[in-house]
Parts: sequence; structure tokens; C-alpha cells
Amino acid sequence: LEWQNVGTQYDDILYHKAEGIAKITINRPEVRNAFRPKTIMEIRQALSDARFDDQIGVVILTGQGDMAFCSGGDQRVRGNSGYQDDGGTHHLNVLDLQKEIRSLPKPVIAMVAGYSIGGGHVLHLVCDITIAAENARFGQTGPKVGSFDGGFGASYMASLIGPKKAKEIWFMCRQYDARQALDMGLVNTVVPLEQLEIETVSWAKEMLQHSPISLRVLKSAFNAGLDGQAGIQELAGNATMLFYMTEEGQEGKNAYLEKRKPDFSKFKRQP
Ligand code: 2NE
Repeated sequence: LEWQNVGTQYDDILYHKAEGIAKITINRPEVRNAFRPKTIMEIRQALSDARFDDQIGVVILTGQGDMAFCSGGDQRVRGNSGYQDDGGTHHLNVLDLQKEIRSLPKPVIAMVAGYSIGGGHVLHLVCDITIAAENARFGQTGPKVGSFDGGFGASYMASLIGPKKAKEIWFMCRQYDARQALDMGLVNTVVPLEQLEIETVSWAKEMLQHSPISLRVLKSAFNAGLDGQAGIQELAGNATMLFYMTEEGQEGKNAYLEKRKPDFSKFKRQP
């Protein structure tokens, strides 16, 4: 693909677009792509751009280089109540990013080479699809470094691979290779490192051929159960959007604007 650099304003990430695909790359290879508050803020901004760009149908999240997708929170800036930004405020804003990846109405693919560890492991988890290179290694470190993610990091992992395996991953803090991750259902496929982007782009292109609304509604339907009332809200938001697209929905608005009684009699009740 002829990637176009559309993220020159960012320090911690690269942001590219090509042929309907947006690619967000965490660009801190010297710390195995660990994130600080600025990194998360920039990913959220790029994600928002990808959401509002109607030419974009699929987002790829990845890490710069072959050594790591992401190694979680940058422990060098970890303070007493979160990760410290340049102004001295502490954040755990990766939790907001997790929610935004899940509620982005377009598929998000994690493209993983090397380590996907700690908060960086949860980031690949919450993506819709994970394509792993053969050198990928997965794991949580929280209980080793005095941290944990009891939100999606625990509950979504358990729904993905079962509670026994999820507890093993969190309680033991072991690392798992790409084949083990595939066997557990943590990733969708494993490919040689040199094929990683080719394979990921080909998955993205296949999805791009399909109905955007089908993908959108399916994504929110997959999330609805675990997300409770917020999940229902998102699914119902799609129903509202689709209703606005119908003549029946538009009749209500038109009647209001034309100061007349709405006539819904011509619209059939479906069985
Ligand atoms: C990722 C891993 C397994 C890689 O190991 P290796 O042997 O390939 O590399 P090395 O030498 O450990 O790391 C290379 C450089 O990157 C830094 C290292 O300190 C080292 O720096 P220098 O010695 O060259 O100066 N580095 C790596 N990860 C870093 C990190 N997360 N923060 C700051 N510097 C980091 C290995 O490096 C590793 O296990 N890293 C730590 C993983 C970790 O514990 N992450 C935090 C989990 S907690 C979290 O992410 C979190 C949460 O639980 C809840 C909310 C938000 C965040």
C-alpha cells in the first residue's frame, strides 16, 4: 500500500492512511512502545479522526519495529495515582482508549509483532481482530509490577478465552508465544513476520468489501452484553440511525417542520 503520512503533528505515534485503511503506529521503540499519557492522547485523536473520516472503513493499531506491539504503561512516568503527563497530572487514560476502540463503529485490527505485554496486551485484546507475527509474545505483568486491569483486561479476557485461562494469565504473569495465543483464541491468525502487514492489509481489504452498516451493527452487538446499559445504548443508537434513514422516520420530522399531523398510516407493521 502507498501509505500517506497524515499525522505530522504527533510526537509519540505515526498516523497513515491508504485505500480506506487508517494505520496508527505507537512510535516509542526504545521502550518497546510503552505508552505515556501523551501517547494515549495522540492515539485517541487519531482514532477520532479515523471515526469521522467517511473514507476510512478499517483501522489498524500497531507498534513501530519488530520488537514490540506495546509494553504497556511507561513505568518511568508512573506516579502515585496514574501516569504523569508533562503538566504533572496523573492519568489512567488508557481505560478511555479501550472504550473508544470498542465503540468505534468500524473494525479495529491489532497488528502484533514482538511483545504485547501488560496494558499493551489489553490494547490488542480490545481490538476486534488480532493478526500476530510468529515472533509475537503475549502476557500480563500487573501482579509483578504492582498493577492490574480488572476492567476489560480481566472481564473481556475471560469472555474471550474462559475464566480459568484468564486467571492463569493474570495470576502467573507468564509469557505465551504466538502459537499458544492462537490455540487459546487470543489471536485470529499467526503469520511469518515478513508477511505481517501484507496479511493484515488483506484482512482489512476483505472487510472493506462488506456492508459498513452490517459491520457496524455486528460490532456493537458483540459488545452489547458485556457493556450492559452502555452496550444497549450503542446498539440502540444504531437502530435510531437506521430509523432516521427510513421514510417512516422522516415522516415524523417532516410533519413537525411542516406544522401538520404526521401520517404514519402508509407504513406497514412488520410481523
Ligand atoms: C516488554 C519486555 C518483556 C521486553 O523485554 P526485552 O528483554 O526485549 O527488553 P528490555 O531490555 O526489557 O526493554 C528495553 C528497554 O525498554 C524499556 C526497558 O526498561 C529497557 O530500557 P533500557 O534498559 O534500555 O533503558 N521498557 C520496556 N518496557 C517498558 C515499560 N513498560 N515502561 C518503561 N520502560 C520500558 C520487558 O521490557 C517488560 O517486561 N517490560 C515491562 C512491561 C510492564 O510491566 N508493563 C507495565 C504493565 S502495567 C500497565 O501497563 C497498565 C496497567 O496494568 C493498568 C493501567 C494502565 C497500564
